[in-house]
Amino acid sequence: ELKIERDSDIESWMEVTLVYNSALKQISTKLEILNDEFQHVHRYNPIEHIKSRIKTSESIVKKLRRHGYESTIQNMVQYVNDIAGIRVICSFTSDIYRIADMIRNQSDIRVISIKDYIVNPKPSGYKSYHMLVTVPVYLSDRIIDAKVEIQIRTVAMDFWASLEHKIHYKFEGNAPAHIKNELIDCARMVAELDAKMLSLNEEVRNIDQRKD
Ligand code: 0O2
Repeated sequence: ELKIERDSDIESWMEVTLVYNSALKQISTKLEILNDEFQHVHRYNPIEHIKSRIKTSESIVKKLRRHGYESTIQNMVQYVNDIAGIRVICSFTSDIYRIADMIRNQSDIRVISIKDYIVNPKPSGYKSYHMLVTVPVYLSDRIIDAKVEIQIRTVAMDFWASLEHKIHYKFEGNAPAHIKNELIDCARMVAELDAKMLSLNEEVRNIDQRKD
């Protein structure tokens, strides 16, 4: 349970949610604009789709406990980096870095940290590109820099991660060894599929260019 003891705590929790929701709206709009511009210039959409979510209070409390912190609103905001999360799904691995660069180039977005689980996959086989950023949220009387975790991955990586996440929760992290191994093998197949799809796409694009 979150420690909500006073009316002022309820007020703060509502404010926190409001700020993170606004931050998600801002980042989503920025990404949509970048995607539209890219389509206009290159006749191609780097983004397949975008999903965003606010982490549930249960999941925030679990994370705080895991890291040994008390469940206060102050600790949530300070230590939980993915209260506001946005997932950007694209077709090809090359799109991932293209999108990350476009985000980095936005002057009001500050990049706090990067975790490239594509270059350095997790032991589970997990691959994705994570950016922790802050975006300014303009309220009536002040500006708040809100943290947003952006996860960028291909459709294939997303397919893998959804099933792995489900299995991870079902077995509370202790899935039987053969299932873990099968998942690692699937991750290898996903990487192979992504590489093949990328090279196929490049080949087709080169043919198109020669025709023009
Ligand atoms: P949910 O339900 O997605 O919100 P942490 O390791 O979580 O204490 P940190 O720095 O937040 O610390 O970790 P990280 O690795 O930057 O990002 C965590 C998020 O990445 C996870 O959120 C998942 O969404 C995703 N992720 C990381 N590793 C894996 C993995 O092995 N498999 C899958 N399917 N997803 C992964 P949460 O909070 O776990 O959950």
